[in-house]
Amino acid sequence: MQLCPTSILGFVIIFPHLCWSQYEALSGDQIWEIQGEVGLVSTMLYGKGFVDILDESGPRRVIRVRDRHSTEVLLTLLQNKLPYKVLVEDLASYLKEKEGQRKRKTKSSSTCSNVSCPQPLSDAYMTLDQIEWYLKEINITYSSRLSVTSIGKSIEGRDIWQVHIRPQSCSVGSSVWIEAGIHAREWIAPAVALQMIPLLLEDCSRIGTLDIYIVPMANPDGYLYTWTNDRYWRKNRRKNNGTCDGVDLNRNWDYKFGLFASDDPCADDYKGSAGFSEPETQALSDAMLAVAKTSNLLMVMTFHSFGQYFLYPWGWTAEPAPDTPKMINRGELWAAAAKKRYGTVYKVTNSGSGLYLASGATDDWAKAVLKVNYSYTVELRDEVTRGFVLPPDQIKPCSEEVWDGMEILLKAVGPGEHIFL
Ligand code: 0X9
Ligand code: ZN
Repeated sequence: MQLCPTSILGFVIIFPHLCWSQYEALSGDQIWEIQGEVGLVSTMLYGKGFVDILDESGPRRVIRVRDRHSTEVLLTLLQNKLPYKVLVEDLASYLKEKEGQRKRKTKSSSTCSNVSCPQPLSDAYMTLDQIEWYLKEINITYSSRLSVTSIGKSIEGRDIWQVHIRPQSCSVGSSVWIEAGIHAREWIAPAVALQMIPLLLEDCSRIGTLDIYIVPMANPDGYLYTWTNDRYWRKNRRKNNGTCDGVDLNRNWDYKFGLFASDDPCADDYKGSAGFSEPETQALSDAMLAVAKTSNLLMVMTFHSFGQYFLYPWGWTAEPAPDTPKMINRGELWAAAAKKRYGTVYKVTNSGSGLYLASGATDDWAKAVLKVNYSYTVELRDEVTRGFVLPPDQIKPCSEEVWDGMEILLKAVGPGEHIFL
């Protein structure tokens, strides 16, 4: 039974407190902590789709063990003499319990309906419908400053929307591209990208000379699926082989495609049948090429969660990409500004050596093919505790600190940038 956003006689009513269907797919899944020499074993289990790696920042691993694969995982750990501890017995009950506690404590003050959605919600995650209502509304209200256009359709036929915020003062012909939501379950990423839109519209500083392109929801089908069926869904909704669905869109970009990504359609990081096999990555890359053709594309940023990293390429190799000193310098500026308000620490590091090797991602393609000076992947809040299921009361502080970083960064990547070196 689907009790999330529902429509009765044309009136859309949201029952987020009854939205348990997104947790059903997690019934029986457990969270384990494994100690020891776990690197290769956890990567192997992840590549087969048996587990999901939730924390790999230190020597231990925190993994989500899928109910249907718990025996295989247990045997593998025993064979490799790796001790483990069960942290969460049943992920579905755990998340329902947390959600219930939160609902009893807080009442959302946000309003957004198909009649009016003038601001992006800052104390609740927006449904896909609400995001579309908001984008439609600003397209009318701010028609002189921005345009919202569809850059293509997802595999299930939904529009992928791009917001183009035009310069409000003298244009310098330079642009910035921001993508969010390519991984469905990372809800904080589109939420933060949406919060940026009104701030960019208001900004009267030099940022106002840039053309800013934002795709706040790059994977609409996957996002909807996380609301209705599986809160931990990561990929798009491609039907692969009958048993397992979805392609990891951040392994599907056609640069170093397939080097570090899974061949197994059941894995969360399944790369797809070929580079740009997916309509979502085709649409995104075509739109970015179009922007790069008509303007001086200075920077590409893609928002993800979680872990609090500010990553620069490469991700397909541990070697540094061109412009690495500049990317580090601007990254440090962003992270210092983002830390000021709430003390949140974002680690500025190279993807391949500081996080893990993974190929076919937005950032590497943008750096290699578009040759932008600055290409970043930002892993938003939190560090590890709530992970993908970040409570909505974190949308506001997370967006504020990100904006603090953006204000500095957007001024530091254009003409006059040398003053920071
Ligand atoms: O693995 C990813 O796609 C990103 N992390 S996430 O937890 N959000 O899935 C990191 C991508 C970093 N960039 C490259 N490896 N190129
Ligand atoms: Zn991600």
